[in-house]
Amino acid sequence: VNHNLMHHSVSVTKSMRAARGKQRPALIWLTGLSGSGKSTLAGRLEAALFQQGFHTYGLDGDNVRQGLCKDLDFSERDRAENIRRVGEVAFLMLDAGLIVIASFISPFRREREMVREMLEPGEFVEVYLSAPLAVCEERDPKGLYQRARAGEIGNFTGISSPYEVPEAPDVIIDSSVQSLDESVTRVLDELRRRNIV
Ligand code: ADX
Repeated sequence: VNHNLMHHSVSVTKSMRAARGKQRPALIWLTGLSGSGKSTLAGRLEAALFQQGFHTYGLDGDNVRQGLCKDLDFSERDRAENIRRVGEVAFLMLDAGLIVIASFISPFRREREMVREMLEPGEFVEVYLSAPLAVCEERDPKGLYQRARAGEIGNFTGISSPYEVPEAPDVIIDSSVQSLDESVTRVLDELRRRNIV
């Protein structure tokens, strides 16, 4: 037995990993105010894609901020760092061939564009959850708007911290007007149009 055999490492590429899953990697980026429906839509969207056999992963502000980003607060600087880290993680996940669904308020245009530019053209799908502040505040699913109004939470998006509306989002969804099913369909249509799925 010849023990001096060379080990030829086959380099596995992004496109090989994606092809095995019969999909094109993509980052579906849901941005909008707290309470605008990002996490709910993300959950339904991932379930729909998963059911169709695609390999997906969901990244969500409320989860990431308990781990990867637990050292960050809601100052402008730390929100930028939050999005930068999420962008890097998503970049790796796309390299692994996944379709990633990210739900973050991501209030600043600059950081959203930074993430878009980290990826290949067409991979970043910006979905703007446009429900008006009054609707989000009325819903107040976590009671945070009430606390922000009472001055108990500072730098709260929409109250004491800005939200920069996307200038040219790929999909706009107003959860106060559109049903969840309709919203999922709209995003899936955009993914099909781009040959992602
Ligand atoms: S982001 O601005 O940095 O993109 P991210 O999406 O990660 O925000 O986290 C938002 C979540 O953190 C909200 O859904 C809410 O539950 C919670 N939160 C706590 N404090 C704040 C705050 N000051 N502004 C906005 N959201 C807050």
